[in-house]
Amino acid sequence: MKSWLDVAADVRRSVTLKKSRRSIYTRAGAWHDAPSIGQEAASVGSIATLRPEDLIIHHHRGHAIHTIAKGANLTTMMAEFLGKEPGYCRGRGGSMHIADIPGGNLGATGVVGGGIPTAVGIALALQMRRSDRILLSYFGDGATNEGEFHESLNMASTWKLPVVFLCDNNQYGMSMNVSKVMNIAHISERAASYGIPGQSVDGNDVLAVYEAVLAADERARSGQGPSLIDLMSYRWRGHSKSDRNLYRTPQEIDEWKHKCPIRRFKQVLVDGGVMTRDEVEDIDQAAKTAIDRAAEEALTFPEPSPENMEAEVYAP
Ligand SMILES: Cc1ncc(C[n+]2csc(CCOP(=O)(O)OP(=O)(O)O)c2C)c(N)n1
Ligand SMILES: [Mg+2]
Repeated sequence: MKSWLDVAADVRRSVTLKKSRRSIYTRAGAWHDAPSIGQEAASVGSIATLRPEDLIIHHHRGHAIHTIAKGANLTTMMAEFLGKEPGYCRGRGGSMHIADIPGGNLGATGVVGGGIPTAVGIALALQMRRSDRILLSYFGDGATNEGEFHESLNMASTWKLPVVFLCDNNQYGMSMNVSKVMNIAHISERAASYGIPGQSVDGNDVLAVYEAVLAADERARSGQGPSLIDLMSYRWRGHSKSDRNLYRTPQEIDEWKHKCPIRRFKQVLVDGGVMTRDEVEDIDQAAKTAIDRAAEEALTFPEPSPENMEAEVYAP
C-alpha cells in the first residue's frame, strides 16, 4: 500500500490537471471540449491506487484528467489534442479519443457509457489469461442510466471479473441534474441489484477516494469480483465550451468552487506538516510551467499530411 506521502506526491499531477485545461484553452484555439475542472481528486485518488501495469478505460471527460493521472507525457498528450503527428494516436484521436496503450490507458469513446462493456471484455481477457492486473472503468453519472451499464455490471458480477466501476459523478448529464433522472439518493445503491459492494464517497477528498478504491482494487485482484464506487464531485465549467450554464445558478457553481479538491488537499498537506505552504505553491508553479512548455513544444510539431492521414485509423 502506498504511504500518505506517496499520495501527497500525486498532488503535482492533480495541480497539473487544472493547469492543463487553462493552458490549452488559451494556446490551442477552439474545438469541442469537455472540461473536468473541479473533478481532479476523483481521477488522481483512484489512479494512485494502481500498480504501473494496471489499466484504465475512461470517457469523454477523461482526456486530460485521467490521462495525466495515468502518467502521460504532457507534450505527447498536447500534441494529440492539437491533432499533431507525434501525438499519442498520431493526432487521429484528438482530445476525446486519446489513448496510451503502453501506459495502460486504453482510451475513451464519445459514446456515453460505451466504455463500460469494453471494460468488461478487457477484464474477461485478463481473467482468462490468469493475469493479476486489474482495470478501472470510468463513466459519468448520466451513463449509469444507459442499458449497457446494467448489462455490463451484471455480467462482470456474475463472472467475478477484475474490474472496478467508477462513476465520475459531476451531478449533471449535459444540462440535466441527476435528481431529475433517477429516483435514488446515491448511484452506489444500484450495486445491490448486481450483488456487488457499492459505495458513494466524497469525490473532492483525494484521500477518501484513494482508500475506497484501494479496497475495491484488492477485492478485484483477489478474484472476488467488481465493485461500484460513486465519486461525488462537480464540474465547474459547462458541459463543453459552448455551454452557457443556463440550467444552474452562479451561486451553486460558487459553492462548489469553495470545495476545490486541490485547494483542500493543499491545506491537508500543510496542516499535516507534510509540506510547507511554499513547497505546495512551488508544485503549482512547476505544473503551470510544465504545461506551458508542453503546449508550446506541441504547437511546433507537424500535422498529419494528406498522403498519410488515413493511416493508423483502423486496427490491422
Ligand atoms: C449514447 C450517447 N447518448 C448521448 C450522447 C450525447 N452526450 C454527450 S455527453 C452527454 C452527457 C453525459 O453525461 P455523464 O455521463 O454524466 O458525463 P459528463 O458529461 O457529465 O461527464 C450526452 C448526453 C452521446 N455522446 N452518446
Ligand atoms: Mg455527469
